[in-house]
This record gives sequence, structure tokens and C-alpha cells, in this order.
Amino acid sequence: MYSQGLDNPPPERMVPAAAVAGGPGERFQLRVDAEEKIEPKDWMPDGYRQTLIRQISQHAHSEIVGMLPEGNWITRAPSLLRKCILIAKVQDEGGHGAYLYSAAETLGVSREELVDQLLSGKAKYSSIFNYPTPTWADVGAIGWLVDGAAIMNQIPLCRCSYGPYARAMVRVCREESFHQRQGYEIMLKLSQGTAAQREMAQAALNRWWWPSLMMFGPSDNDSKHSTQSMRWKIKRFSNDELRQKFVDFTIPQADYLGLKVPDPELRWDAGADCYRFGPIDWTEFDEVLKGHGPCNRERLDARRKAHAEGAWVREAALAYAAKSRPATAGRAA
Ligand code: FAQ
Repeated sequence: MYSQGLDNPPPERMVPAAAVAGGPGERFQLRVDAEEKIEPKDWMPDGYRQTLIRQISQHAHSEIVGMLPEGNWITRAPSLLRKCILIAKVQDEGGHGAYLYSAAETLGVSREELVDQLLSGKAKYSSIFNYPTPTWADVGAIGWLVDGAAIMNQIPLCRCSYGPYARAMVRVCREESFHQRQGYEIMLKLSQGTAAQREMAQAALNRWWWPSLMMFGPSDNDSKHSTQSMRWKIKRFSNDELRQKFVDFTIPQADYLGLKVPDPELRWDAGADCYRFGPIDWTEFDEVLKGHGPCNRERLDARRKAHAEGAWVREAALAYAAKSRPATAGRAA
């Protein structure tokens, strides 16, 4: 599925190789500018390949580590229905990780290498998953805000120039929409509940608001990859543009819940037709990225433990594949 150019433009709109005088780099950029999808076997600049491996693998790690803060609540969800929904949601995130590792593999890197990078602490994953989930309302806040931010960031990735990543994002975004709604519905129930439940919802919003804004990455002035990634149409919007869209989209939702975003400087700017928000604490963001967030150590320890405990499954799968090989070859002959 990953290597098929399903959504390339019709042949008459594709850039014919003979029409371009320059080298492969120029032809590549023309293809990108013409909105052609780049596929795994196509020529691509090394920087493009490396950027994609970095972004897609960080994204895959985020999905896998992102299972932990909510997975923590599966055994304690307040009803059987909530438990079923949460299991399905967390399982979806695992599926997204698997999809994304497959997309990264089409660029010539192995899954083992990528997993090693995560477990050794060399690879980044989203800052947001280094925060704790002390109450049930945190599960609601993650669905509403974290999945909401993920959708805002990932809808444009459905139009990413790299075909396998763009196609993987279509299904991921559909599932994230369900996740966002289930989170918002948890927040709605709590905010319509008792005083203690409303307080719990407000406290969770207070905990997740600023980290959700940080998810979009450093401000445009400090984003080292954005300019090139936008030229290559890997990214379609800058970090600040997406952050602003998220704020404008989310504040009315908070108003509907009767909850208050923890930002004394937040105000509607009628002239600019958008919300103005206060400064983000980039020191906190940098600390989390350096491994000093509230849960960095706990998250990596949990992943290392799961990996070690899963060793027998990988060994059994390899042994089964080795045993099946001659039989398959025999049948083919
Ligand atoms: N956390 O130059 P830029 C989800 C790094 S999935 C950690 O702006 P870029 C689903 C960045 O990688 C959430 N690191 O970089 C879910 C770069 O690292 P380098 C993940 C961050 O790539 C929901 C350096 O800082 N989503 O939530 C962060 O152009 C609920 C410089 O930054 C994706 O990965 C951060 N927040 O833009 C699962 C989406 N921000 O070069 C479970 C795809 C930046 O030192 C439960 N990724 N960095 O290695 C992207 O769109 C981009 O990679 C950005 C960053 C926008 C994240």
C-alpha cells in the first residue's frame, strides 16, 4: 500500500523529465511545486529523506509513548463503556505508531534502528507525553486538547509531498477526530456534573493548556526546520500558524464547557479576527525536550520494560517466519 502513487495528479499535469534542463535537485523541486507525490523509489535529496525519517519517526515514537498517560487509566475508567472506549482509543494510537514506522521504513531505515533510538533516549518524541494524568479529567483533557492539537497539525500532513506519509495521515486523522470527540464528551459530562467534577475538569484544563500549545513546536523564529520543510511541502503551515488556528478553534469550546483557559492575557482581537494569548514558557519546553519533564524518565522506563517483556514475541515471530519459509517456497514451486 505504501509504495503506490495513489493520489498523484493525472499524467498531463506531471512534470516530464525531458522538459527540465537542470539536475535531479531542480526536477525534484519542480515535482514538489507541481504537487506531485514523491514515492519511495523516486530520486530525492538526502536532506529531504533525512528530514522525513526524523519527523516520521519522532511522530511514530510520540504515538507509542502517547499510549502511556491514558493507558494508565484503562483499569480505572469510571464505567465499562468508558473502559471499552478508552481501550479502543489507546489501541488506535498503537496502530498509528505501527503505520508511521512502516512509512519511515520506506525511506530505507529499519524499525529496529528507530526503536533503539527511542529506547536509548537519542530520539525525540512529543513533549506533551511527559506530563502526568492524576485524575479521570486528564483523560478528557488529553482527548480534547492533545488530540485536537494533533488533528490541527496532521490534517495538513495529509497533503505532505511524501506519498506514504500523506496517505497514512488520512486514516490517522479520521481516528484522531473520534478521539477528540470522546475527550470533549468526557469534559462536557464533568463540567455539567457536581461542583467537584467541574473543579476536576478545570484543574485538568489548567494542567494541559500550555503544554498543548507547546506541542506545535518552537516559535517560527526558533524553528530550525520549518523554512526548508515548507519549501519541500512536508509542512504546509508554520508552527505559529497552526498554534494560532488551534487557539481560535478551542477557546469557543472551552466557553461552551464553562471552563476558563489559564491565561490572564487571553483576549479577542476583533481587528485581527483572532485571539491574542500570553507568552509561552519556552524554558519549560526546553527542559522537557532535554529529558527533565515531570514524566520523561517514567515514560522511557515503561517503554524499555515493555520492549524487554515483548522479546519472546519477536523471537517467536522470527522462528515462525523461518519455519514457514521452506513450506512457502515449496508451494510456490
Ligand atoms: N516535542 O524546527 P522545528 C499525537 C523538535 S502525535 C518534542 O520546529 P519541525 C497523537 C523538533 O523535532 C504528536 N520535540 O521542527 C496522540 C526538532 O528536533 P531536532 C506528535 C519537538 O519538525 C494524541 C526541534 O524541536 N505529532 O499527539 C516538539 O519542523 C493523544 C526543532 O523544531 C507529530 O509528531 C515537541 N512538541 O516541527 C497520541 C506531528 N516540537 O531537529 C496519543 C508531526 C519541535 O532537534 C494520545 N511532526 N520539536 O531533532 C511535526 O509536524 C513537526 O515535526 C513539529 C516540529 C511541528 C512537531
